[in-house]
Amino acid sequence: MKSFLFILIIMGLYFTGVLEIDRCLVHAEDILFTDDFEKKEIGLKNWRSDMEISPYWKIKKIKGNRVLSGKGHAFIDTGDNDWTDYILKIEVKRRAGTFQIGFRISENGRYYIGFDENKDLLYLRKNKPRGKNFDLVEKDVQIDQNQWCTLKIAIQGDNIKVFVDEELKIAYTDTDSLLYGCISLISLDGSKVYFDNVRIESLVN
Ligand SMILES: [Ca+2]
Repeated sequence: MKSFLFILIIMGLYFTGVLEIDRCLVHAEDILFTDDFEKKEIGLKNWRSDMEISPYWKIKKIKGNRVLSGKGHAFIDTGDNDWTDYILKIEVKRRAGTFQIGFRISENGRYYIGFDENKDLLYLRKNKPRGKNFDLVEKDVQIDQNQWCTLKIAIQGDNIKVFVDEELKIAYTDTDSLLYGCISLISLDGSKVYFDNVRIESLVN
């Protein structure tokens, strides 16, 4: 009876998608991009923005560790349209205000997650067509100020999963999905946010 229950629980987790990410991780192959901001000579050359970078984005050395610091309403991108199914892992620390992280950004639109620090909500939104924003999911999540947290976004086909400190917080299937594109780090108005250890791995089906 006990083993029957165990099998039922495992099957339940599998079909609700909780275990699906493990299948993704097993299949993770190429590393598309990494940046720990430690290479002084590279600086922010792997990043770009439609706006001026230097007033808003700086590499700061804190206790011997270099991090990317975003200040005010600003965004910075990396990657391209070859990026389809991938896992984005990043460490984030809110010094003030809050942040968003965009993914599968292309001429067609973008997805982005963000943290609402007033309501303690993690949200997933879609901008498609460009300029029109749609709420897809909201989830109660605590992301403390002045503490590092690890965010992981896994996108495979039309499925999106978001983990905070390795805990699955959002699982969403988009029937009208954006299929490819780069990533973006965003600091919002009046905010100061640190980012570190960006790692992007491609996924295969
Ligand atoms: Ca670093």
